[in-house]
Amino acid sequence: MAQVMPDLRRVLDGDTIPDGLTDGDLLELYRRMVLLRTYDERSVVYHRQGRIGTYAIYWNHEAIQAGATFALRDEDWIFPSYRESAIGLVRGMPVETILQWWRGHPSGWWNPADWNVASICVPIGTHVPHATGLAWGKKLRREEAVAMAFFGDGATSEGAFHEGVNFAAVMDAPVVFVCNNNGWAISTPVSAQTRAETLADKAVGYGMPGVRVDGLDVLAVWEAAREAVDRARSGGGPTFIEAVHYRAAPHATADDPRAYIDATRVEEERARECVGRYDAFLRRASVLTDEFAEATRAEAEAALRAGIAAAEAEQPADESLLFDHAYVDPPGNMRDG
Ligand SMILES: Cc1ncc(C[n+]2csc(CCOP(=O)(O)OP(=O)(O)O)c2C)c(N)n1
Ligand SMILES: [Mg+2]
Repeated sequence: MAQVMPDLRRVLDGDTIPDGLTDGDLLELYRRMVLLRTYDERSVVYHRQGRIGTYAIYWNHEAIQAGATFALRDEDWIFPSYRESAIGLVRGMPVETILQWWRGHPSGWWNPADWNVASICVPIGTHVPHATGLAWGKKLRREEAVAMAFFGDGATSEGAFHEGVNFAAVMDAPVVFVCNNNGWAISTPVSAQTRAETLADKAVGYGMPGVRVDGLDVLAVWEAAREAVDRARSGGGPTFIEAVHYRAAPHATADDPRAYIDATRVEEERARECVGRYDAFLRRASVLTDEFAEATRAEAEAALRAGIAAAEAEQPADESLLFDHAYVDPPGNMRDG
C-alpha cells in the first residue's frame, strides 16, 4: 500500500556498493554520466556560437537521468521532457539526431519505436498519461515492458500529471514516475506550487509508494529505480520517485536566474555536483583509474565533435515543410513570406 519515505536515500556518502552492480556496470554508468555531461556543456557553447537554438540546460541532472534509466531493459520505454532531451544517448542514439532537434531540423525527430524513447515533450506533463497508456497497453498485451516518465516539480501542478498518475495506479500499470525536483519551475519555487510537505506525499493520494532520493546521488537513484522497475514488472503497479536537488544552472539558455535564485544554494549544489561525486566514490572504491576517466572524457568529446559536424553537414530543411499539412490554401501573408 501507499507509503512515503520522508528522508532522502543516499548511497555515495558511504563506501558500500549496492548489490547487483559489477565493476563493469559501475564504469558503464560513469561513461553514460560523462557523455550526458559533455553533451550538455558542449550544447551551451554551440548555442552561444549560434549553432543550435534555445537549449534547456540539464547540468547536474545527469545522476537522475543516467541512474534511473540504468535500471531499465532495452524493451522498456523512456518518456522524456525537454530537460531529458539527450537521454537517448544512454540507448546509443546518435548525438547528431538530438542536436538536430535543437536545431529545429526534421532529422531530429526520431521514430520512438526505433529506440523505445518517446518524443521530447515540451508541454509540461502531457507525456505522463502517454507513459501510463503505453504501460497499460503493454500489460493488456501481456508484454513485460515498463514505462519510465521524467518530469519536473512544476509538472505535479498540471492536470495531465494527475490524470496519468491516478490512471496508472487504478490500472496497476507498469510505470515508474521520476519527478526531477530541482526546486524551480522556471522562476516559480516549489513552495509556491503546493502546500504538500514533499512531492512524494502526493503518492499517498494516488495509492502508490513514494520514494525520496538525493538527486545528485546516482547510485541512490539507480537503487530506487531498480526497486520500482522490479515492482512494476512483477505486476505490483507504479511507483513515484522524487529526486531532490537544487537547480544549479539557468532554466535554459534564454533565462537569467540571478533575479530569483539563491546564489549560496547554487554554490553548495555545484560543490557537490553529481559527476564529480560519483567519480570520487569510484576512486575510493578503486574502481576508477585516471586512464579510464581520461579516455571516457576524450571519447565523449570526440562524439560531440563528430555529432555537430554531422548535423551541420546535413542539407537544411525545406522551409515549405512548415506549411505542409497545415493549410490547403495558405493565407496570403504566409504565401508571400
Ligand atoms: C503546458 C505548459 N504550460 C507552460 C509551459 C511553459 N513552461 C516551460 S518550462 C516550465 C517550467 C516547468 O518546470 P518543472 O516542471 O519544474 O520542470 P523543469 O524545467 O524544472 O525541469 C513552464 C511552466 C509549458 N511548456 N507547457
Ligand atoms: Mg523544476
